[in-house]
Amino acid sequence: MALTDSATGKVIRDYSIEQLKDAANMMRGYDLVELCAAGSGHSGGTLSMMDIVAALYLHVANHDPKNPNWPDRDRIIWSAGHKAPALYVGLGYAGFCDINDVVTLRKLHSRFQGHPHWLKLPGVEVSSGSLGQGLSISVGMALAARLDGKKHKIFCLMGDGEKQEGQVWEAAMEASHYKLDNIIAVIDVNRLQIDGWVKDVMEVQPLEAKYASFGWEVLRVNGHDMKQLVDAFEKAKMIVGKPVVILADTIKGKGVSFMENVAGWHGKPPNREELDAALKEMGLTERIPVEKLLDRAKNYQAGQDRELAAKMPKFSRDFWWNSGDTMKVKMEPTRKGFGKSLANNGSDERIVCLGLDISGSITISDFYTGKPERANRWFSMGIAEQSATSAAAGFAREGKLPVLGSYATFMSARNLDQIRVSICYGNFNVLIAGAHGGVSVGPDGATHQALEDLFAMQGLPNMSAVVPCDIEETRKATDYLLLQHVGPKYIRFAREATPIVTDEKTPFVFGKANVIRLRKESANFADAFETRLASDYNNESEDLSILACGPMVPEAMRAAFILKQDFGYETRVLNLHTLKPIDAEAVISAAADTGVIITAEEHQIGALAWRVSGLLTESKQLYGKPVITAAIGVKDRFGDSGSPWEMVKELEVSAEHIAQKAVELMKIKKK
Ligand SMILES: Cc1ncc(C[n+]2csc(CCOP(=O)(O)OP(=O)(O)O)c2C)c(N)n1
Repeated sequence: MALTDSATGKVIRDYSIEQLKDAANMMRGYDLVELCAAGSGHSGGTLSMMDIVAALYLHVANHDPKNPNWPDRDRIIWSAGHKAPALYVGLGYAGFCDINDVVTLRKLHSRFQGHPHWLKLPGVEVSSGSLGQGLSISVGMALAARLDGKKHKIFCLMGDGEKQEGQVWEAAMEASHYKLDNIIAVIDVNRLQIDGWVKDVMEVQPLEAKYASFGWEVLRVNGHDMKQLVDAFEKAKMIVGKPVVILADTIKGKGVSFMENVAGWHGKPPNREELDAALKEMGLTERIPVEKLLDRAKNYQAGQDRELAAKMPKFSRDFWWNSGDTMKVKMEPTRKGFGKSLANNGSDERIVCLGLDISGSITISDFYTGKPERANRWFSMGIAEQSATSAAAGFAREGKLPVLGSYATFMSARNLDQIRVSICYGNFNVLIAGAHGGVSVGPDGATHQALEDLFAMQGLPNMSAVVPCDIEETRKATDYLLLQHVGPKYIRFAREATPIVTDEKTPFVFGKANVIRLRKESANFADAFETRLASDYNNESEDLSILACGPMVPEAMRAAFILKQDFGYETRVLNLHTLKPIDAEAVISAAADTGVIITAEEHQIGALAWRVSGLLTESKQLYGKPVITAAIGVKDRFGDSGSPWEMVKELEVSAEHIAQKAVELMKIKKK
């Protein structure tokens, strides 16, 4: 079949093999333009997929762009959600949306989220981004189709690295068990993943034999030969009694010579020069209106900028980071503090590090980089968070000091049962790094923004949880957790550069809060504040307290500055870097001394706020004393694509939002 009018059953348009080849080439061009306009995103795997996408969306799948929810349509499930830009040009070319709109990719409120969201864009069947889930969704859809007597097919698109997720094989078993011949899986076998070649990261081959032994029909094609692809799809549709998988051999970065077979292009967009060179190589310079498209993206962004600015709380002047002549701050990503600590301490022979195919960007690779003598204590585990978590427990049982890390959401949610039973119940000494925490992955969107991880991590008996506020505190916290603290431990840090507000001399004591007080406006932001251990601090009867952790500590400090400048209020900022065990004494003293408590967390409200409110309600010291409270944090919603700082504003977790709330509470206090 092909693009069909669901009302009449007539074919709207069919493409010849030559036309499909040309469309795939054009789609590669649009793919690179949208990635360039976004300034982030996945080039390599979208280019390797594009012939498959053209064949499927323009020729093979039976669907109607004017009626995207047509009950009889074929379903296309993008298990590899990071290839969203290819999906979007597929939809654009098939007529589900305007191809010119895809350049709003990864921008705030765009329908073209960093990872696909079916509630935003018609034609997207399900939301994805956490690898390894699409085949299971396909099984559910295939069984539902059988129940309803429907004849449509479910195509499921996956990567070869993705095969490392155990869930894929659970689904493969189910599809075979139920003889789901309405499933046609396609694997983009480009042999690369983030950390390098699949065979080196964690071998998944021989896929042919594996799928065959699971009871699947296996077809193998050159994924860049349009005729072979189309024939394989047609053949797959005719197979009865078992699911079919098409193994498509491809080249990552296909079509752009400097991207082909280069692992570094996995999650990188082309800049303008690279875009021009790529389009020239593909013969598309004259065929794609690059300037117009990039302008469209810029205009969209300008509109978002205006709307966001209008929504921000207003003060006497702009207090945003580095907007004035004084109070200048340096920023660096907290993740680098984690890597530094691993590099410094890694010679301890007990330490073993487990890689989960995101090693460079979370800096766990600093453990072995330039230190070949440590190579035998580095274990690449592939994209397999669940198994690696239990493996870490095994290492710990044998007296090793295992460290593992990935995106905080995949490192705390996907493997939660393994953390709970394998690690926490056994009280094993494992350091779990929740990297890229909070909104710091920005344009990747909601699937990748960890905004719930601290609920689970704090809720587990035996687990300790630390959320350092800057690069220096992350280094100190890692030093401590790695070599001194024994037991299950979770450290959460960020991807984006955030303000540096501590130095070598700033105290860091596990389980003990710091009090931070604004003393005087200074050239450098950090110099304007004095920091002491809460236990060494004498009450100054401040007007209010802001209790914060992680990157919200600098925001709380900036809020203290705004409150002093515009309203004359004195603020006690409490840095609660250790969330569990929390420094109860410091929290209760702040409430008793100031009577106003605002919690600030870059997380769904509650990880910090509810712990604090639990302490306040149970404290005998506070019986009969009024304490006015409020919580700044994410208000029970998912994030969105957008730059990390845009998300800080959009989710209302900036210093301005804290200060606005403080002014509200101070009015109540004064009554
Ligand atoms: C559960 C989960 N863990 C980690 C990631 C981060 N991640 C995104 S893409 C990717 C590599 C995927 O490799 P592969 O399936 O081979 O795709 P391709 O190389 O074709 O892009 C990883 C680890 C993720 N999205 N989901």
